[in-house]
Amino acid sequence: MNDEVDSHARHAAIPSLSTRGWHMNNNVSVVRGTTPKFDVDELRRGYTDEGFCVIPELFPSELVAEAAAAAEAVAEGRTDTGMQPRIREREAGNGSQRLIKIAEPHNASRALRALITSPEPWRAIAAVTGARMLQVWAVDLFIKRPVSTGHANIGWHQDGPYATYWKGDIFTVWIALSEVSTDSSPLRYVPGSHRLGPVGKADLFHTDLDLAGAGLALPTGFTWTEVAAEVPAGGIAMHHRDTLHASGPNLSSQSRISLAVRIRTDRCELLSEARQVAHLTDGELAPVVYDRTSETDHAKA
Ligand SMILES: O=C(O)CCC(=O)C(=O)O
Repeated sequence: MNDEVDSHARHAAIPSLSTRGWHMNNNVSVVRGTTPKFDVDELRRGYTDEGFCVIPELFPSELVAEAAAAAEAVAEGRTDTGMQPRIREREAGNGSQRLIKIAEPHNASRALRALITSPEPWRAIAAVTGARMLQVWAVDLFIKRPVSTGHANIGWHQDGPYATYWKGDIFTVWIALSEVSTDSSPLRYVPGSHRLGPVGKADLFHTDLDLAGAGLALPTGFTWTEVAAEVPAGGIAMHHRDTLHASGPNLSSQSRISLAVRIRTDRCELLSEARQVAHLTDGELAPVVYDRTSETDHAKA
């Protein structure tokens, strides 16, 4: 079957989170400060029951615009810190790169560091997860150029099997630096898949989403459904370490730019050293972005 037609067909069939009734509610559990008002209980329920949730308006727009420009600069090899990212991975094949994946892009950019340490969003995220402490332990930049085929797809996978050195509560906050609609390669989630536990270390660069999905060790009786998470620039989609997710082609005319910020909470433990966490004690590269103890102390002062 033609790649392009196939991906269009699958794409159209997937419900999008924003059209499935996610709504703002100003009456319940309002988070303080400049964080937009939203229903924390509803988000927590989504995150706990389905393994993911979306907050459409979270990071400050001026920092997001600067971060989007900085992401392109880092992709071109520029740095304003004197440091370089940890690793640049590329899609299979020798053609022009339609998927750019860069680990630790914030090593090379003050604007990316400023974005991920913006405090208010993390208060909201802590409220959703119930965590007392949040620390950034890794960041991945994804840029997807417009492409009508599946060559820049990200295959079905869970994040947990890539980070077995962590035991316990880690999760991903995926920040949209550009508008992410159903056309521009939204993350696709399989609701409830986080309850399955690890189902194997799938290949991120496996671009055939049908085959990749079929290759996973899913228990009989598990019902596979997919939801596409539309996220405006500055909003987030966040997912549990075992939530199955993937993304299809960017059918829009703009590059789709996002940062996947990997977070650990007070409810997890480092089991072994790994190069991904070599910088864990560096407060600039692995900042603690939320700490309830210091927040309480600050409030008392
Ligand atoms: O941005 C994407 O398409 C993939 C992101 C992802 O797989 C992740 O954040 O774990």
